[in-house]
Amino acid sequence: MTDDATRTLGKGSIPPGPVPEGIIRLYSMRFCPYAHRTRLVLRAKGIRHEVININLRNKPEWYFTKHPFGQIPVLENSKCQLIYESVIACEYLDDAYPGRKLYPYDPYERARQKMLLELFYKILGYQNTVFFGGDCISMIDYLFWPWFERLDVYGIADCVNHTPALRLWIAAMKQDPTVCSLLTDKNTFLGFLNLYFQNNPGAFDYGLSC
Ligand SMILES: N[C@@H](CCC(=O)N[C@@H](CS)C(=O)NCC(=O)O)C(=O)O
Repeated sequence: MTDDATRTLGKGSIPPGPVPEGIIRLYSMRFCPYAHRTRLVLRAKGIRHEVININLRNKPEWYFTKHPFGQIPVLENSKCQLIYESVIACEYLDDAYPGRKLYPYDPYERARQKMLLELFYKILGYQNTVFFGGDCISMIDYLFWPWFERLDVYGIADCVNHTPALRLWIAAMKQDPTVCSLLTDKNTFLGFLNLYFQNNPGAFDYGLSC
């Protein structure tokens, strides 16, 4: 597996070659919550992968052959197949790779996670277990997490003060090895946002030394 913290590629960059057999490639950006979902699933399932970070304010010309609007995340496999939209990409990884299944096998439970995800965009649903899918972490938790990791960065961490179940869930998520391996510290996020809102194309490489 490669380090997720590589410098972004921008306009004028050389397109990467074909994806080698046995690994999958993720086009990403270190601060994107949608790409974060995919990175969590890749790690949780232990899938060998490489990451290519894209400068979203200075997109490489070749990147539009990977996604029609040049968005991230996109997965590319060694058969040159491209998979985009973060929820679809995460489900693809869960289906295409062996090992621990993050979506439940039970069709109703799987449908329930997808219904919760729909609700997430409006209001969080009732939950009486530690994790959204039950007592173990599963796909729905990874799909929600990137936004909760950023609450403190956006200065709205207090919004969960009156929802004890959500506070417990956040604490449980922070114990998960996959979540821990991809945590970005608050100051790095703030440094990124500061440059991002100044339209500075260097924002996406914030915090990288070389
Ligand atoms: N619905 C998409 C949203 C992806 C998305 O909005 N990605 C942002 C970065 S966080 C992006 O690519 N922005 C660049 C652009 O839209 O040109 C998904 O779930 O993958």
